[in-house]
Amino acid sequence: MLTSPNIFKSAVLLVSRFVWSPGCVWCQKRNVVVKTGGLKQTKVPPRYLGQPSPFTHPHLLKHGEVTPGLTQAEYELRRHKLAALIAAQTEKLGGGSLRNGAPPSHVAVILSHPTRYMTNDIPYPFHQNQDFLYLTGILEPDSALILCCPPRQERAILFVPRRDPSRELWDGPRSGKDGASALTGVERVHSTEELGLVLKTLKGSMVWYDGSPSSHPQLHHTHLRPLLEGGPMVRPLRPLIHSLRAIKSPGEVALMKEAGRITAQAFRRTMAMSQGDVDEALLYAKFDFECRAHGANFLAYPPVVAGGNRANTLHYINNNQIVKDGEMVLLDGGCEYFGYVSDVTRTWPVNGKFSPAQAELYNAVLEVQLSCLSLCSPGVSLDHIYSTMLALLGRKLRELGIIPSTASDADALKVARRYCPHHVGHYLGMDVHDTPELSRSQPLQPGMAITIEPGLYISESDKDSPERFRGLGVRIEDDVVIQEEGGPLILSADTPKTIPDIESVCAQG
Ligand SMILES: [Mn+2]
Repeated sequence: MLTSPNIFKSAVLLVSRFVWSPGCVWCQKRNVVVKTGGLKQTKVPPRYLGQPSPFTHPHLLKHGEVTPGLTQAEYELRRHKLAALIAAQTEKLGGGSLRNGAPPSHVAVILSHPTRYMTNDIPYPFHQNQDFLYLTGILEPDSALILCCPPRQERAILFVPRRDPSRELWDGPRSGKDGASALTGVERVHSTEELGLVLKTLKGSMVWYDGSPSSHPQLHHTHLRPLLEGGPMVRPLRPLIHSLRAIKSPGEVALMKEAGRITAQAFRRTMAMSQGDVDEALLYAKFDFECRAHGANFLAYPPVVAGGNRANTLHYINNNQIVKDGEMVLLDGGCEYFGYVSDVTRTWPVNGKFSPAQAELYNAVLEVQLSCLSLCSPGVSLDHIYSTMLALLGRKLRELGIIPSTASDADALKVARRYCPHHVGHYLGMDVHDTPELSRSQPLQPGMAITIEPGLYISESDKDSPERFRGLGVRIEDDVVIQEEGGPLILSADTPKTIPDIESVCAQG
């Protein structure tokens, strides 16, 4: 198997009631039993954890990875960078020395999400607070991280739910302190109920914490409030974490590439099975199935599967109408692949053949989308690409005869805003609308991931546009990583986009 003494040096496990059965051949072979103070202890990898691990899911995680594709070293580097940002920020703000003149120590506190309930005792599938996940890799609810920062020695303290056989009978295994330590490499791990006690010992520190809203109201109430009532200076942490999350590492880009690849395949197969008339629910189910069947954990958000005029409702997620022969469907969908998401949109005729009016509108949006993609390079901002998109759409609206050819550029821009009421894109990563703390006016940097998604939406009730376009809505969206050289990396590039490509994939059904 894949055990190294290094990795398990902190995984000291009491031989206990339920984790290791004496009958396990593997354990009998590998357990190294040492006696300390009359207690039998073993250094062994945990057999069960509250999340996939290299010990339990070798088909998903390599040795040394905390979550698939991301190593202990990468998570440690993230915490180190956060501590460095806190130190830099403190310096910028003038240090903030304590009354006795001593430089204060700094602690960052990040809480996980709680389990959320659909009704009564039926939980929603658990989704972790991405800021907490980014710094720990821990996928269990009711957990926390304290990061002690310089001038005190930088050090991470993890808190995870304690093992509880009566709860684990219902919810499945928990990692416990030893499991979390073996998985993450963090040496100091406590049970979550000790969070308040440990925080008490850190009184007098400057606290970096996002309390409103708190990602875990109950932990906030029980453990943070007593500390915060003492009146320490509290500074927001989220902007710092988001500035780190904005730049993707090669490991993160690889995960996003896989999310993009799975999504592209799902689009191809969904296009291939579409026909007129078809239920939006069927296309939704097909897309969902293809994503999960090819390795995605789940869809990243409720997809928009909007036939005909419903494409003009930007967040249409009812997905329960019949798309008629001759109509187009707009599918805005993406999946999550081990913490990283895709967000792709295509619009195609369900019968596999664009009508002349559909093709005209589609190609107008496509040309604008390609121009916007070509702008995706370091130094350019999303807001700049947005204003370019509006100018280009304005020009297209004139060409299509939706606005008079004599209209001024300023008027065309105003009308473009009406026919495309959303921005050209957003940051992408662990979240669909990733790192919202980051302004879209800031210059893009290598490693940033964004979407490019221009659209034109012409409602059937729009009396200002030529009749042949009414009831058509087109959006084309790709996922892009900004690169230093060689132009943007398009993560969703395998998704059919030109009219000949789409028609040929549809014909495969
Ligand atoms: Mn999007």
